[in-house]
Amino acid sequence: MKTFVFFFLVAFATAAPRRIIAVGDIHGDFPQAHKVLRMSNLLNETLHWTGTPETTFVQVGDVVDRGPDTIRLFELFQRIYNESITSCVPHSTVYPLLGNHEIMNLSGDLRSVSQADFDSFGGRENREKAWRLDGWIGQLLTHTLSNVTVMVDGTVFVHGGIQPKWAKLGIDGLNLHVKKALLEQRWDDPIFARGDTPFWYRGYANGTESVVCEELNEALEILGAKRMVIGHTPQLETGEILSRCGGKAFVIDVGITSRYGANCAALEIIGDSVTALYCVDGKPDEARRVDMSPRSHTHSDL
Ligand SMILES: *[C@@H]1O[C@H](CO)[C@@H](O)[C@H](O)[C@H]1NC(C)=O
Ligand SMILES: *[C@@H]1O[C@H](CO)[C@@H](O)[C@H](O)[C@H]1NC(C)=O
Ligand SMILES: *[C@@H]1O[C@H](CO)[C@@H](O)[C@H](O)[C@H]1NC(C)=O
Ligand SMILES: *[C@@H]1O[C@H](CO)[C@@H](O)[C@H](O)[C@H]1NC(C)=O
Ligand SMILES: CC(=O)N[C@H]1CO[C@H](CO)[C@@H](O)[C@@H]1O
Repeated sequence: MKTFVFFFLVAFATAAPRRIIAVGDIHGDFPQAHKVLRMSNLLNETLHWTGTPETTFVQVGDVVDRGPDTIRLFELFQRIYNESITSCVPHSTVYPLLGNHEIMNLSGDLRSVSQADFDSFGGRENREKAWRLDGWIGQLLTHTLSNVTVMVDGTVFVHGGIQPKWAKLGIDGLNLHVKKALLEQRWDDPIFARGDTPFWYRGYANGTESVVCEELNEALEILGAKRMVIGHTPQLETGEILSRCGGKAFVIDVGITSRYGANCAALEIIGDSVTALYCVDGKPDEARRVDMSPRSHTHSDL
């Protein structure tokens, strides 16, 4: 009996912890997105979702623009999101977030759309139809891929970065604010402005740490979070995930699209352990792992 209870407790206590995989800006490159998701063990060779029930997948926006694969990428995200909410067995959780390029397109700013992308829709007019709020992409972006931020296990995910003034709205408040502005097509709403907004802010990625880390700490405190994971500012020179402010921020836009260097990386978070995953040549289902957990001081303090 004792042994039984012991095993029962151990089994309970060691239930697999949540594995969060976060992926940065994709910019219209389906093959590269497939490569990253395969390396992270979320998709297999034939595009079937292989995430376990312990998996949470977050994509921090900018699925569209620059490359030609808008349709295939949005179909993929809609499919894996549908599977995650309709499956009756415990399933992965999927959070595709909005980036500034989704907003740009919704608002009719098409300066980064490639000719090949227009062609893939069968021309400009068809693309416009799909992107209208009643079109299939408009519907997707107001129902599924409709949030600007999410917090999972104390980590906040957002495209650009949340400054204290926006953090005051809270996670749900930010999402509601964006959704309302989207549905009312108020593109001049301050939340969409280029600059210090969750879609556009770059300070946490490339501002001077002595200035921005204080701001980041304040925002994290307001949100009740321990770290922020952001995209938007591509790390083209290194092609690697960047840790900022002592591991309080991670920049995961590594330039995944082949228009930007075809770099291949994702961030894995399990509890307090943060690991950068990188593709390995010739081994598409494997990852090179680099520990990025904030360094524990217990040893260095000795
Ligand atoms: C991918 O996963 C699906 C569903 O589990 C499976 O049927 C298929 O055989 C897998 N493909 C490969 C190449 O492993
Ligand atoms: C996902 O679900 C929505 C709403 O139920 C449905 O309209 C859509 O066709 C589904 N899409 C895919 C790709 O499964
Ligand atoms: C979007 O965010 C709201 C509030 O934060 C949440 O209730 C909703 O489930 C989220 N939607 C998706 C598709 O994740
Ligand atoms: C951050 O990046 C943006 C875009 O590349 C650039 O315009 C800005 O000057 C950079 N800021 C700093 C402090 O380097
Ligand atoms: C939903 C939405 O507003 N989509 C827009 C995307 O961009 C095209 C081109 O400017 C507009 O026509 C669509 O209305």
